[in-house]
Amino acid sequence: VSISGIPGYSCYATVEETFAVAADMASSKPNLAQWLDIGDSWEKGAGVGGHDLRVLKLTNRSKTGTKPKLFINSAIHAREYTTAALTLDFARQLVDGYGVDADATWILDHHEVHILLMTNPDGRKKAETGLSWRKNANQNYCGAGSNSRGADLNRNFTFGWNSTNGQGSSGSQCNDTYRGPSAGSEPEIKALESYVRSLWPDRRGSGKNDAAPSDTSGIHLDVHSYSELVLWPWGDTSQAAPNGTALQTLGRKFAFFNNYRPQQSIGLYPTDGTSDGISYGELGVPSYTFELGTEFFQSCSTYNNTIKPNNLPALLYAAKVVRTPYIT
Ligand code: ING
Ligand code: ZN
Repeated sequence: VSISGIPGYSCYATVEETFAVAADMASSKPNLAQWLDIGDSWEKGAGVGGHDLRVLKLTNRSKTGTKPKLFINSAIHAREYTTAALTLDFARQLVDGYGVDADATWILDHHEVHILLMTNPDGRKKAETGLSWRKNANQNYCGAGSNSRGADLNRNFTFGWNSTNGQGSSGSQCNDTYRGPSAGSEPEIKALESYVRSLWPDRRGSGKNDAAPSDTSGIHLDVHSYSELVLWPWGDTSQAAPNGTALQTLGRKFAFFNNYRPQQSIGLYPTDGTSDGISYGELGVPSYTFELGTEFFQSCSTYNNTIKPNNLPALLYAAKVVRTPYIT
């Protein structure tokens, strides 16, 4: 698979190139990689182009049984170019390292890594033209032809949707943090949430405050840019989460690897309806947001020399430790 990348940035594979790399992994190493279709983007559902939503599932399928699961999603915000490059590079490191590198081999033998590489492919295609696009491309909000249209997918999650009385998201359709008309209204969020629920089925309805379910392992990472941060819940209150100390301990370990600042999410700014709601809020799975780098249009030299070498070890650590961090 040859990669040209977005104009001027050869390190940032386009949506189509990213999908081609993942599809090639699954066809050349079917025992290690599956390229799953988990739903449709808004444009695809509306019949105006669009894309499938796809998860790259990595594990050695000849070793069966229940395995601890790491779920990672990237590029939920269209212009956050470094994020999908990092998660694709991480997938390559695991698959190419199988049978060669001890960490990659052990992780794929005993754990599962699920990567939603392009969480917002429609928005990403807008951003690939050079626009500073954040939201999805839903034509029902702010006018079908407007470059301010769409919903902020990271304000549209169901748990705690619109919980801060306007501090953490916007009710205005043209705003960059427009939360959508209702919790989970966007097809990208419906697909992501149902996929995450399917990963930890015995946790449904248990939630953050309840006794440990039988499957006590799992981590969710949502990769954003930028600000060089490792964030954990909550974003809608300055109170610590029920498992705040445990979340902080693990968050500091991630930050040890990527050399970012670890903090509770609200320390950045208030948010609601975010990705940690489905994993931590609803299911009690530890959830983190990484904020990569220092700008959206990050140079490829910075990506290759700093962001990638600092963050691949943090992701590798997450994939190794995913069995143990549980948090009741
Ligand atoms: N930052 C995230 C945002 O959605 C975030 C920060 C993520 C806060 C998840 C809380 C939970 O605003 C960027 N850069 O998008
Ligand atoms: Zn973001």
